[in-house]
Amino acid sequence: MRNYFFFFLIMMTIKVIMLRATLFENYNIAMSVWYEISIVALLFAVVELWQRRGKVISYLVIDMILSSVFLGMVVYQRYFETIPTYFDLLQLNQLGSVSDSIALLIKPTDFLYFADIGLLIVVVLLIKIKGYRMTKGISKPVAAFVLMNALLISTINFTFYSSERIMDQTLFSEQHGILNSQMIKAYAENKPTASYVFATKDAGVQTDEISRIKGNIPVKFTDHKYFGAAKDKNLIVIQAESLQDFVINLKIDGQEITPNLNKWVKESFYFTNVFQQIGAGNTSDAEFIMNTSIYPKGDVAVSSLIDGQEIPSLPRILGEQGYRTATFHADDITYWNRDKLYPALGFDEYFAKNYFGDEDVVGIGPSDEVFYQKSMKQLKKFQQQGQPFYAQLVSLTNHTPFEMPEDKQYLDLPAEYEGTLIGNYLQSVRYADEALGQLFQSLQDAGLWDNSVIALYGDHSGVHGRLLQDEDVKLLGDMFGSPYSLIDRFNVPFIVYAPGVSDKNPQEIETTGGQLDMMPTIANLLGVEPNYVYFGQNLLQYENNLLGMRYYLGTGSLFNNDILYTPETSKRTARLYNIGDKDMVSKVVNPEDYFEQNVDQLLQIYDWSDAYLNYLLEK
Ligand code: GP9
Ligand code: MN
Repeated sequence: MRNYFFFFLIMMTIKVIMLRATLFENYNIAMSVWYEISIVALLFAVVELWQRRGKVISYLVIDMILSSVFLGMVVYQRYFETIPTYFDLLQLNQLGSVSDSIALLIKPTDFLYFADIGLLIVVVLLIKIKGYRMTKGISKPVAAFVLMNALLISTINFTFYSSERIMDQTLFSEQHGILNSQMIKAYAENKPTASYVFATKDAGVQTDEISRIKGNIPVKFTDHKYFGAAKDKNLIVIQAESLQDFVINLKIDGQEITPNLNKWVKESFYFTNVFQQIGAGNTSDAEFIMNTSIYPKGDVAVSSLIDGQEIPSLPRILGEQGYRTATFHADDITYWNRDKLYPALGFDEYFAKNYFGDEDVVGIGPSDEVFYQKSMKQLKKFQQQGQPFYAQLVSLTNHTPFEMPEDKQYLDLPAEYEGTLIGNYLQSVRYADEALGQLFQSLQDAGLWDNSVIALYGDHSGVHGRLLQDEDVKLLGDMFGSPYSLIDRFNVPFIVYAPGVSDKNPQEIETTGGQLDMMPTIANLLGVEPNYVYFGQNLLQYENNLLGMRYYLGTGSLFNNDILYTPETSKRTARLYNIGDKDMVSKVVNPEDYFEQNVDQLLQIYDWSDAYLNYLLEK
């Protein structure tokens, strides 16, 4: 320790052990040294051999950068329940709007990652006051020996695993090194493997093939049961922030949580088994998926990769049919890179924070009531101009941590809900529903109700993560009569109202679906066939489905007609859930064996979707 090389190396070793213990809830000193310290030692040895002066500064800089990355990883994992990639960490500045929720997750012990600064100050004071001496460094031969070994180990680690597919970033990091897996990730992203043949082939042929893989016999899009049933109607799509399906028709002490939606589903097509499929891009990924029916990347927000490209989409195909297209969201337009995303998706115009202002702010932005009122002003203008329109409204108030001001709390909840996440969530959803009720009324008053298809879906779950305490889990368990499961968590409502169609024959449809399926379902009703390959399917036509979710579940997790299957991850063995009763299935001994074929089929679909998206992004 009388030498800075060892001082920093030992500090970094302690931190790496701490990090692995936190991220993986176990630690292994040998793995920490083999996988992580080999890379740190490599960097330090380079400093030792090639730098003459100011080595301490270089050690300190490397130490601080890595410590900040470690802290970032720990906090990120608490919020998103997965280890971030280097790319996610670079985007942490994007977290502006949700930083309140994130700040709640930082613990005082996290600052231990910077405790060595204190120790360093003590050393410096000892040098200044007591004349304590540090040696200049390690000898050149020792440094060269460290360098050779560290380089050898890091190279072995990288080359052995660089061709493996990263199915679960956390599990992969645990097994093959946190820093190593970041390098493998970067390598996999950048190596030119994707074949674009798929993307450039005839779109219809490809879409049929995807349909077949899912177990369907493809039917011509124009021959689907409801094709064009709502032709030339306006389209209003509401993306409801953090709205889960379980609140629909739920009552607490006789009070409905979503009275307006409950009324509305009775005149709509209500898809009860639809699941979120977003990745790291959360809200913005949901916007991307619904408008394109292309899989998001998973560990990277698709919007962050967009800069000037033209993505085939619902706004584009409707635009070609003479629709005017616009999207509305009350947050800052630069959040999630939406100023680039919206033009890439082909929206004619967008309305964001500078349009909605900061009246009646709740949480991140103006309340949903203000949002819908101001959006309505534009919809009425569109209506007056006589051109059919597609408007997407992305709500905001029902966002974590779901704390509603007193005057917006409409529920009288039992005492045990007081101050809990689930209590706050129910109040907040009840408010979101109230605002939706007002929007529905305004649409009726304006005469838009009868000539617009209106669809609504949740972008992702709200009841999850570290804010979810044992008491919440208990309340949810009591509410459902069974434990809160992954099915309960990822199930979002998807409701489609088509005047003259769904109101004549309202249905609750149990077919398994995902956010990918929304675009083809809606486009089919409107009688507009997408002219590009897409990865979802019309839920009013096809009954068999095979859908994936990456990032929030390990790659290889899938939904089919009956189950949600999640392969082994760093924390859990493979799991199975029954979509029908939403509960975990415990009887199957080796679920991997049952779903191997489905996993392979899904990986094939991912490969095609990723190749297509890469092709679009590079154009
Ligand atoms: C931010 C808002 C919320 O603009 O849409 O985003 P989220 O945190 O849910 O991704
Ligand atoms: Mn969201």
